[in-house]
Amino acid sequence: MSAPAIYPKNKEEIVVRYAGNPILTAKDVPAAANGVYNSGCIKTGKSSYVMLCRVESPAMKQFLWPADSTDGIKFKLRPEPIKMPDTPEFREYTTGMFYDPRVTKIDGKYYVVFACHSGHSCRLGLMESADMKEFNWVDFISQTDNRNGVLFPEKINGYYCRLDRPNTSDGRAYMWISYSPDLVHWGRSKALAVAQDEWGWKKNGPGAVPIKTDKGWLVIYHAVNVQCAAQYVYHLGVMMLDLKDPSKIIARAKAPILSPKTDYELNGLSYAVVFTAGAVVEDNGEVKIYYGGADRVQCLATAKLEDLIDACYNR
Ligand code: BMA
Repeated sequence: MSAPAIYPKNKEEIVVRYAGNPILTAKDVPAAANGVYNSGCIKTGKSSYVMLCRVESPAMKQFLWPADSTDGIKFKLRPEPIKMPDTPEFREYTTGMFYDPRVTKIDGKYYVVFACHSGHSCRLGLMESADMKEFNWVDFISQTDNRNGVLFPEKINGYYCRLDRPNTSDGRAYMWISYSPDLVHWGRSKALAVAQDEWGWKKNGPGAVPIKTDKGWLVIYHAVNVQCAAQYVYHLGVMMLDLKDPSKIIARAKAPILSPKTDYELNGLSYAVVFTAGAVVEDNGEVKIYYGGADRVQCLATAKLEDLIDACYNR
């Protein structure tokens, strides 16, 4: 019996896992660690990449720990994680839990948006850096119960622009978009991508920094469904946002571009998670997608930029 006409024909994977995955594990951390995953990454020069790793300590605190590379594949963690401020306000709103950093370069400066956890739940924090060596804390930039913030790499219509993922009262969470004149005060928020498809109805949120293309802003995002026994399964998807008005989705792939399949994506500190916080577009059109496997290890996959764009329309 032949498959119904509506069944998609494409069989090939457009996202290829790096054969040497995972590229970083707890053993690569110069201290005791439970895992290293969900790291942000940016290319800072012709052959220099800086990854901001999410490192979990044995006490389950989360640190942002820089790592360097000359090829975007082999990374070496620096001796120490980034030091955070030690002020009463900071201690009130964080309990040593900093994670899922996204690094965006805007007008020559690097900005890192990351989750800061405390008894008040999760807020987004912002750091800036001139060189990805020294990092300066800027401020909390969201109210509570919001995580996975990512900045666009340029102002749009005169405003900084951000995607993030606030929680909803029924335990779902979807991607929103907001604007800011100064990166600290945010408003004009709109729900961007709400419940969708079988593989993203529970949650979806931003992943890597949006990539500017001729067709629009290419967004590699995470989307979550729930399998048996309330098990969250995290996939990666792609969508295209309007260049001038990124609150408009102009195309979105109907199927994930990456779903948990290998042992390092299925078994970790969580189960069945692929989660990206960074991607690098190389001059030859290769996109390096950095992603965490099962909340334990750092992985890499590659895709052609043109295939990711095409997937938004045809997959
Ligand atoms: C999300 C984030 C990620 C994590 C994922 C799966 O909500 O908090 O840090 O990888 O859950 O546990």
